[in-house]
Amino acid sequence: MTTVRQATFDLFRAHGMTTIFGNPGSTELPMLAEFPEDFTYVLGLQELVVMGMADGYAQATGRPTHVNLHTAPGVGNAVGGIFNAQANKSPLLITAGQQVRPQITMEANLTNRDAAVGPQPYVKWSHEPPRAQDVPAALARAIHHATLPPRGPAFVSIPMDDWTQEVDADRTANALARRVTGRTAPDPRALTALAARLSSARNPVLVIGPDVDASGGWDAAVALAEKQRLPVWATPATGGSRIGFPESHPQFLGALPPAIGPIGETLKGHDLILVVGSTVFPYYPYVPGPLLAEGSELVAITSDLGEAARAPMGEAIVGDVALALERLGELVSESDRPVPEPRPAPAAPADADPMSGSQAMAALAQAWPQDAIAVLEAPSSTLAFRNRLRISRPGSYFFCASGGLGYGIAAGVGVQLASPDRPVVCVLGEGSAQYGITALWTAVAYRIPVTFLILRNEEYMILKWFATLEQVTGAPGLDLPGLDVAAIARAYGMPAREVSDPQELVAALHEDISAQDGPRLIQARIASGMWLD
Ligand SMILES: Cc1ncc(C[n+]2csc(CCOP(=O)(O)OP(=O)(O)O)c2C)c(N)n1
Repeated sequence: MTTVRQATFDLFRAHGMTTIFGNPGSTELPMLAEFPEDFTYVLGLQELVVMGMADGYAQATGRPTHVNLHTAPGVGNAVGGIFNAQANKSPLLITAGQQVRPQITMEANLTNRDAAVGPQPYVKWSHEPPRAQDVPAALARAIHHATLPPRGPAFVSIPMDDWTQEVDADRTANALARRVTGRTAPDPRALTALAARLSSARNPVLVIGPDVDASGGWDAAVALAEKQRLPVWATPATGGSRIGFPESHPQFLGALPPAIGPIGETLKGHDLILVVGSTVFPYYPYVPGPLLAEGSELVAITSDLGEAARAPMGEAIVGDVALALERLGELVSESDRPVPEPRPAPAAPADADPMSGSQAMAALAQAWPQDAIAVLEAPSSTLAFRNRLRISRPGSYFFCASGGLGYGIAAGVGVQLASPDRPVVCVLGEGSAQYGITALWTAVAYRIPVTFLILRNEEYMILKWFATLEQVTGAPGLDLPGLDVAAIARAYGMPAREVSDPQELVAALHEDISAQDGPRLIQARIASGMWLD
């Protein structure tokens, strides 16, 4: 006889999902019994962190990834991470344990009441199978939902007495054998018309979003920009979970500002704005203004029907972003427009004591290995990072598109697990670091050699900046005195040091990034300020 548990692990094998991220409870133990040797269980100490690790791992591998949570309280703790995963378009299969079926109706302790409702509205599909025999097929369906565009989390609640039940052989064999591909080319006629518009536009511009990286469209984007001599912007940094165009390319002008008025203003003068692989646009905060300047038209290409439908202006073409870029590149003519002026390299930052965020990012740029991957969660230094690092290789940058904190440390761990041959550097504000701090333990326990760089300014700087923008004075809770992340890291068993000047920081980064025996943490004291370049 084949049990639900055996069939489930066979299903996971068939989809290459042999690394499971979880935090177990009594309701999950029946799933974990006789844990197969070809699987790895990565323990996170709190569910937000489990979500972040799986999110980073799923994005860096490009494969669906299983997250196992503890019934209602575990799902509750994970909701912020589920919100993050849908914004990041991370293909996650989330499962949670549930009371035994005979005790659900009476709502015995630990019953996940209305289990499928809990993670709504942030999952693509949410389900508790009506019979134990349906569990493998429900998990298969959730994997397909998670991986079809737009990728994102799907949820299945599984009563703890289901695992030892016998499956329905025919249904299960069919569910395990199914493969679903969702990569669809856009309407060829729409692309032909767009190519003609692009070729004849007077002053077109290209805006690159995170799905260009996720879909493997990096080279096609460069080829199109070069053939058409397009100036290129990245979607606003606050909503750009990945970088999809080499930021050191002479045609790359930077990340767009994040609000309505400033975006309209920045793109003014362009008669055709082509946005690829991005929400139009991840606006925040609210700075009113025209959505588009007079004389500008906008066309977005996205694999996400929701993004296409909800954009407040312009046209949209739905289809795989990489396929669209490749085809457009073939269809457009070679342009003889003037090549856009390259933006200047950032000037050396002014000396400050303690160092500024810009100095810290310049030090990081100096120590940066070509093949390194960045995970960024350092709000007041985000723009300085983008300006000074100029990431120029695919799959090299991960940022939480939702704005929800608690992603950085955990995602750094997941990305490094997925990419053992590349160094991962995780840059965090000391405030942001606290939301996912327990992931430091996982990095130590599993000897995952991430380098954590903590920028310590003793405050929630970005919120002070927002307070000025929102004309709020006298708000409490914006200072963080005495928060020593290096001491916390040591308590988790991680070697950690403090640096106070840029030369020391460069030396520490060189040493820690090349260390392969486990994670390291560097805490850099930085001055108060918003570091824009
Ligand atoms: C889950 C969650 N809670 C609260 C916030 C609000 N928030 C945004 S930025 C921020 C402060 C970040 O502080 P820190 O990491 O020290 O960075 P700094 O602004 O000083 O660069 C907070 C609390 C959030 N984005 N997400």
